[in-house]
Amino acid sequence: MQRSSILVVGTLALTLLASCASQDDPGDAAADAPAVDAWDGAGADEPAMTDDAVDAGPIDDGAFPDGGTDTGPDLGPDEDPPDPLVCDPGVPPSQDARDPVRMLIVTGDALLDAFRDLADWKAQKGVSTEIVATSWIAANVEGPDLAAKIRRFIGERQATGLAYVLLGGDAEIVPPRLVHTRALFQYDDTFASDFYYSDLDGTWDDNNNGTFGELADGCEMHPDVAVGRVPASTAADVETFTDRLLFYEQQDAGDAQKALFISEDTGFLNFDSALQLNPLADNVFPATFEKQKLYWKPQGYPGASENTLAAQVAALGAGKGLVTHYGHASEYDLNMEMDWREVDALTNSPHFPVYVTCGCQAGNFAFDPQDSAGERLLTNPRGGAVAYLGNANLGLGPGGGTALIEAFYRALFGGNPRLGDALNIARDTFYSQESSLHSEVLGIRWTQFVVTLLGDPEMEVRVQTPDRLEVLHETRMPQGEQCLQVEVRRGGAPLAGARVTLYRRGGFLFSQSAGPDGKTVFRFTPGGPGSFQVTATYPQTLPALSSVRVF
Ligand SMILES: [Ca+2]
Ligand SMILES: [Ca+2]
Ligand SMILES: [Ca+2]
Ligand SMILES: [Ca+2]
Repeated sequence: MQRSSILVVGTLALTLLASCASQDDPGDAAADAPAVDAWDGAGADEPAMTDDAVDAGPIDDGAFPDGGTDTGPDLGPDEDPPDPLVCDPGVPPSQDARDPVRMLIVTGDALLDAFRDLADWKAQKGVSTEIVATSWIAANVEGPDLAAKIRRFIGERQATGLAYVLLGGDAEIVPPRLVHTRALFQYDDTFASDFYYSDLDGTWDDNNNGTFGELADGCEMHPDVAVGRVPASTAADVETFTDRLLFYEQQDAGDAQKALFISEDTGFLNFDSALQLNPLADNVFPATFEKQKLYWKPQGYPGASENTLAAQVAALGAGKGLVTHYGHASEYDLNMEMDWREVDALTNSPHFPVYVTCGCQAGNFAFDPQDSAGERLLTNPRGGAVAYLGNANLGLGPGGGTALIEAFYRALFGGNPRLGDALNIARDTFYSQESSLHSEVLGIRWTQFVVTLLGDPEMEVRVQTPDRLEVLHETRMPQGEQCLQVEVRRGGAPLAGARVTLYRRGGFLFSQSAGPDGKTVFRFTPGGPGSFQVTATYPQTLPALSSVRVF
């Protein structure tokens, strides 16, 4: 029998759309019964792995995200299967990492299928991800209303290791929790707060009057899981977002160290918000960043130029990794130069930044008349942003919002590049006051409620120009228990500490860390004919995407 396994260096260049468009039949990324049941409507007691193409060669076979990943030759009529890959004694069996779930996607029945590509990618890189439908939660979880049931379900998962929650849909698909709060002796309002799904302590309505978030409601106000929302109303919205997220996480648009700063008239004594923004740009952003400043009054700021719509559009089109806006906004206006129609007209793909603002209301995903300007950044298929960190109601600016933004960037540049992690560290840092009248008066409580992340909380923000990882491994194996060694390299040298994941839809998820020699060995049973994915990741690098064929 010929020895036909082939060693490859698994790097490839995906195109933006091809990276997702061909993932048309992913299996369940989820390991737990509710997601699977929600998924296919099967009975609640059905084991998670029995409903999918576990060993379905013809279905799994060749269904990889890109034709280039399928590096093994097809088994023709004259081709022998490869020999088993020998195990050294003492290599322990690899542990399936689908349980416990690290990331949860909550969505409506109509969008379940649309989120499978995103969930599949997360699993492929080692983040076990469960998708659950609101209908399943409504029928199976106790609670006074759907939002409370969703929150309770998140809490149950959080107790076993859940870290990231993606609310997969606009307000009509995943309900917002309305909170009532006050700030600065003048604001008193009720608005949507996704922080309800992040701070999981108590009920947020201790006095049981149906109004959430009051001082009397005992809100603990510190985050317990990282939460973001994809404000999608249609499967096309989900596909738009997934395309840009996968592109952002798998490719390099060259924007990692390019930042844009936008200032405006504060409306207060003719002050330019650059008074606050410029120190952020100069002192908090690393010196290695290329910083473009569009200021209301650029005079006196070296390198700054006038903030106009044309200048913003050109800057986004040229590519920016991070955009920071200190100024005014509304549901209809992303900022005072760019309204919602102009957001819809952006064509800056594939340069998708993270857009961060203290502006008011443009993140109000629950706004009834139409989608807000911030939402449109994520749903415009030709341009916009990969994430929006802003406000679902009034943003308090110097009254609290900019303090949270500064804390967010300090966390981001301080070694916490995942969006939701940086936000939660900022929330903890910022909310150092106890939950009290004091915090309400100062606007801290309001800011904690009102700040909203539109985007994927598990997404790693790129703050360094990335190298592409490479993997070396056998690309063919027969069935039965064997050992597969994977070596990870960066710039030709072995890379210790890289995460290597073997993922087969509906089959297995093994995720191990490369040792000092850049190598790790998996002992496992690959299942029936078909193929599985080999993915290596490391902070601030581009993943290696490869595969193995099973005969
Ligand atoms: Ca909490
Ligand atoms: Ca209450
Ligand atoms: Ca919508
Ligand atoms: Ca909306």
